[in-house]
Amino acid sequence: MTSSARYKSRTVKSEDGEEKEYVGFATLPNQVHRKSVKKGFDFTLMVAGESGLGKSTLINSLFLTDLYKDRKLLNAEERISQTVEIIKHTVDIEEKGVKLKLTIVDTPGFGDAVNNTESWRTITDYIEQQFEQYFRDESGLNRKNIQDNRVHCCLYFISPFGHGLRPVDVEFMKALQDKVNIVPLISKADCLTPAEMRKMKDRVREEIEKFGIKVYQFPDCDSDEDEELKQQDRELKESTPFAVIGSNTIVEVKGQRVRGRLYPWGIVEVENQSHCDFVKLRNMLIRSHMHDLKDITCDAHYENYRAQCIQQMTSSKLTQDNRVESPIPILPLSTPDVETEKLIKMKDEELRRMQEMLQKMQQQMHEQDL
Ligand SMILES: Nc1nc2c(ncn2[C@@H]2O[C@H](COP(=O)(O)OP(=O)(O)OP(=O)(O)O)[C@@H](O)[C@H]2O)c(=O)[nH]1
Ligand SMILES: [Mg+2]
Repeated sequence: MTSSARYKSRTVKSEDGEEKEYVGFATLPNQVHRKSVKKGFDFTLMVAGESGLGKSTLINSLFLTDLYKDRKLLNAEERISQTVEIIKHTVDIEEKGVKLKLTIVDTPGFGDAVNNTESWRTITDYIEQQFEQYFRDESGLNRKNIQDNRVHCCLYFISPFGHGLRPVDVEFMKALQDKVNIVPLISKADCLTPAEMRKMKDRVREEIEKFGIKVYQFPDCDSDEDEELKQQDRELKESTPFAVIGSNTIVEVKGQRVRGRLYPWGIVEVENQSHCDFVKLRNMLIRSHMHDLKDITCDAHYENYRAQCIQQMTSSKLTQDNRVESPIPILPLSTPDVETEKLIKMKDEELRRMQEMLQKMQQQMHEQDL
């Protein structure tokens, strides 16, 4: 199922010097070459984890757009219902002339089944299908206009109610870790006090380490970066796993309309940094690390898949005489060796172009500094 919406950044007050609310991706041009700005950016984000942890609600909050508005349900609170199949949403966002095509893949949460293998198999299959499609396109004739649907990041939701990771979380993340960048989140942060949240975060960090789970590592800041950036970088790393709150309702706080959750004892604000790490997460995804997430998807996860494919194609060719079938569908290619060489050449060429681009960008930045 696919839904599509067009969204322009929401303005809190009018143009003349007054406040505006932005998602923040307008800073993206600083991350990559200007040519890409013209073309626009694309990014695919997936959510996964136990059922009822607020995955659909959070993605709804993340990009200030109501992904479920087409469903024509009466009450805003009731709009988000249980996700029972993988749902792909595409949202075109435009901010200060910068276009972002955002794809969000919402997945059904797993329940209390004795064997949860099937729940993550559909998710890992989905990720692999996107790799497979990209691999086919890359080897085909229309290489320049490939639609990149690879999943660049998976937000993995951890329950705030337990005592750290559940065995199923460990298994699930392990099944995903070599296919996608995992960003673990502690959901429903409003259910824990600050002290409980600190304990929970420490515990989850320890367990990720103990079980050898590979989650997305924020790259280190360059040593010559300014102190403010280094500080932001440190704060970002210290905040993981991000504690998040989602809401699909707007409430009024001191005359301002904000996304929040209204309780008899008060209001929890999604974008209030002392209430949760929602803003940090959004900034990380959109402002600072989108490009890195895409790079790692391409250079590590996809390369991994591609290497396996090529290896299997080669071995299936060798064993064809013995009529052994390859577990990966054989692509309509010529002889594997020739094709492998062709792909390697293409990658080398791509690398060369990227290095050139990088040099140009560095030169431009240097000129701007002068
Ligand atoms: N307290 C609290 N409740 C939340 C939060 N986010 C969502 N909820 C509520 O939790 C319930 C489930 O939210 P969903 O967004 O449907 O959860 P989900 O993870 O998508 O669930 P599945 O689709 O079954 O996997 C709803 O009643 C939400 O209103 C949060 O941050 N805090
Ligand atoms: Mg859902």
